[in-house]
Parts: sequence; structure tokens; C-alpha cells
Amino acid sequence: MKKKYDNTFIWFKIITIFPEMFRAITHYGVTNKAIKKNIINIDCINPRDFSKNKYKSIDDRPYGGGPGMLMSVEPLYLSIQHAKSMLKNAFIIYLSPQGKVFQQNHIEQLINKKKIIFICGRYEGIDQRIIDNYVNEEWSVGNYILTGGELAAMIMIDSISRLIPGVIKTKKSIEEETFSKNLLDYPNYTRPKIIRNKSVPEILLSGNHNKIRLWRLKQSLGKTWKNRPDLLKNKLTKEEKILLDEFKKEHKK
Ligand code: 4H6
Repeated sequence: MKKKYDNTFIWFKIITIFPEMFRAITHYGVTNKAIKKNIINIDCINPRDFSKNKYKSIDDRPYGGGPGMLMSVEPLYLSIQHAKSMLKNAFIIYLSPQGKVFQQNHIEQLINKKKIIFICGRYEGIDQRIIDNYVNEEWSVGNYILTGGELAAMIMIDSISRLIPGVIKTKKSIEEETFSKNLLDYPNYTRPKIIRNKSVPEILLSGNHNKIRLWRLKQSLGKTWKNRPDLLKNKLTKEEKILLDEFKKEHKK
């Protein structure tokens, strides 16, 4: 009988009271394909299953008072023990607004972890002693507040997974991406040539590859200058400066 060898690249285990939310990545698109190909594995542990309480409650009041609740310690603690026993030597990440802000360049270090446990906080968060005792890194996906850590965990899993070899086809498309070259993408066009009187920029139909390259670079520089001037802090080449000046002139009213 044919025996499949284990080629799983990363095991993700998620501690969440809303495991169904993760269908958004387990059932759709590229992440769904990666699971089917056994490149990644995603499964959940629900603290509610570890609640010994009659009402299966999973929230508790904070010492010191104040508004809101925290996640109960005991079900969370048991969930982490269980996750750790199933995923030996896993790296443990806690998602919270207090975390270090996750960016494209952080993916490299996380992709090498192979086994990652995510703890998704709800209510006002979790007891600090759980963070101190178990959490390896605390991450935030951006400067905004969410109702729970689940969406943040999915963002991290999605962005990490797509960089695993075999998950998306072309290596080139990754190297060309916005954050690896510090410029935003140029505008793209596909068929038809004319939509509601709007035509594709003539130059893209010219077949002149150098002109097309320069046009795209100019659009990238212009878009970055408009929307993300912070990315242009690193010095531009002479060619890039000229192109950006042209863009500014062309877009002055
Ligand atoms: C932990 C602690 C992550 C998790 C507190 C989570 C934003 C991010 C949460 C909270 C998150 C992010 C619960 C505090 C709601 C505020 C869940 N929000 N919060 N940027 N929320 O990665 O109230």
C-alpha cells in the first residue's frame, strides 16, 4: 500500500472559543489547497471544552475591579497544556493590541518555527501570568482594536502560509511584491481593451518592454509617494527621481 510521507511544513494550533471562525482560511482559497496538500495543518482547541464549571463559563472578573471581563485562567491553562502535549516544542504566540506590530519582513523568522500555537484572546484579554509563563512572542497585526484575537491569528497564518514553498506557484511573483521592494504595486489591466469608454494605457499595448518597465516603475513611485511616503525614505536612484518628478508633473492639476 502507498504510504504518504509527512511533508507538513508548519503545524498551526489555535486556542480559541470560536473555532468555526477559522473556516474562513481552512475552507477557502490558497490556504485550503495548502491543507489538502498537507503543506500546512490547522486545528483548534476550545477552552470551553475544558471548563469544569456548571455553566461552562469561560470568563472571569479582573482583580482590582474595572469594566469588562477576562478569560478564565483554568480552561485556558488546560487548553495550553493540551496544545503543548500534542505539539511538542511549539512556539507560542499571543495576539493582542499590546504586541509588536507584525510586518511582511517578520514572516521569515516565523516560517522557520514549524509548530506554532496561537492564543486568541476575547473579552479584555488574559491573565498576565499566562503570558509570562507560556507566551514566546506577543504580536499585533496593526494599530486597531478587534473584538478578539481570531482575525489577527488568521492574518498571520494566511500571510505566513503563502510564503511556504509549494503553496503559491511562482517565486518571482513573491520577489516582485510590494513589501520586498519597498514600492507599491503599479496598476494592472486585463481584457477587454475598452471598458465603458475607458481604454488600457496605450503603452501597455506597445510591446516595448523597456518603455513598459519605465511606465510601471513611474506609476509605482507615484502611488507610493501619494499613499505611503514613509516607504520612500530610502534614497531613490537618479532614474527613479526623474520618473517620480515626471509623475508629479503629470498629476498636477
Ligand atoms: C488580547 C487582549 C489583537 C486580545 C485584549 C487582538 C487587536 C489585535 C484582544 C484584546 C485584539 C491586533 C479585546 C482588547 C477587545 C480590547 C482581542 N485587537 N482586546 N491589533 N482584540 O492584533 O477589547
